[in-house]
Amino acid sequence: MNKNLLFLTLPFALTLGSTFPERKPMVEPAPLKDSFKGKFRIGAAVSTATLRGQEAGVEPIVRRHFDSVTAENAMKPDAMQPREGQFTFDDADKLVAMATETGAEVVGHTLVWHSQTPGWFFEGKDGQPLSRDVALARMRAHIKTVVGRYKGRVKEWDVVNEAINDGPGVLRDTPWRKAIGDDYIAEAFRAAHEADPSAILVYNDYNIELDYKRPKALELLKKLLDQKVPVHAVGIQSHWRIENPPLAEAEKAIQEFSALGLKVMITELDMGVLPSRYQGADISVTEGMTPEQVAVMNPYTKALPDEIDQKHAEKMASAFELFLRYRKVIGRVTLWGVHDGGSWLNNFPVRGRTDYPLLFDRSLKPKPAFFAVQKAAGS
Ligand code: 9MR
Repeated sequence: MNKNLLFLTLPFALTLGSTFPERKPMVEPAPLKDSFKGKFRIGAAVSTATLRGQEAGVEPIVRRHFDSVTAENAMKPDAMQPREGQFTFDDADKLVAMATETGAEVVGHTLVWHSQTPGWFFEGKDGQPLSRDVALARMRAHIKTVVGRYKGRVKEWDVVNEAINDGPGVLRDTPWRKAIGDDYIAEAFRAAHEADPSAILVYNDYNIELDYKRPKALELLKKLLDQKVPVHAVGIQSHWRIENPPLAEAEKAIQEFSALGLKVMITELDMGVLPSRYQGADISVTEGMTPEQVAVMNPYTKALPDEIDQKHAEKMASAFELFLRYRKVIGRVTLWGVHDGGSWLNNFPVRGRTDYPLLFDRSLKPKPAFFAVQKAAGS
């Protein structure tokens, strides 16, 4: 063998062991976070299974491509304080340790929510309704302990999640609201600010970019700001599908929210390709499938046709082009998961489907959407 050729091929041969590679080794795409440097942070929600090392191959993707990380479930109240006064930090600590190694920012998700919050938070003494004082004390104690533990390390908190009602009225009638009153939201932000005055505090919700809910979000946020409540950003979750919503609605929301002086975070982006009658992220909504409906509602169980894959990539790219136009007011864009196989959308709003909403496929390879997004960022 020519000496120069040997020199060129030897490193590959050594990396792959003694046998000469038959196939070209896959070239890893450049880190996504590098493409967005100086624009906004690019994040991913990390599952508890990944944090526990039960999903081989996912953690390296998170480390390589994302400079913001959110715990998909590990920092919710049921994970952090399953019983009063008993805090469990192991999984959250792992996320923070990983982020410290890679230089990623950690987003704490979430402190006050009606879902994934154990019943004890809302139980009164001897079956009595919970008093405002006790409820407030429990909420404050939770926030103080959790935010306090990660002070300076978790830079951003989704303080209150999904407090706006989908039906009539502005506020959802959650157990927190019932026990404390409408000011539970303001109180939560105040407690978080007290526990870590430098943390960026976010109000996070789904569908607040849509016409039916955006005015309610504006009303709530304006009221909080008028009362000098320390809310710094609004999180538009962005659980979207390739057909819906039109990005013009999202653009309007970014403009109107930022006009209040708030930063905008895209907190839970995914782009489902499956049909659904329901658009939103209320986990209590589930649609059933009769056997006849399966063929229609779950059409891509084996593979996704190229044409749909392409459509998905185009819509993702358009979404990122929009975010990039508003980079001055957008702090981060977080994808709700790493790869299609781990997405919550496989079970929502219909259980047991095969959806394709993210940037990596089920075998952890970057999809056309990955490259389209990278291209949109200009590299
Ligand atoms: O992705 C999360 C999924 O694993 C959980 O089962 C679900 C339970 O409520 O929560 C999902 O994440 C939600 C997020 O915390 C808040 N916005 C909607 C997300 C999707 O349901």
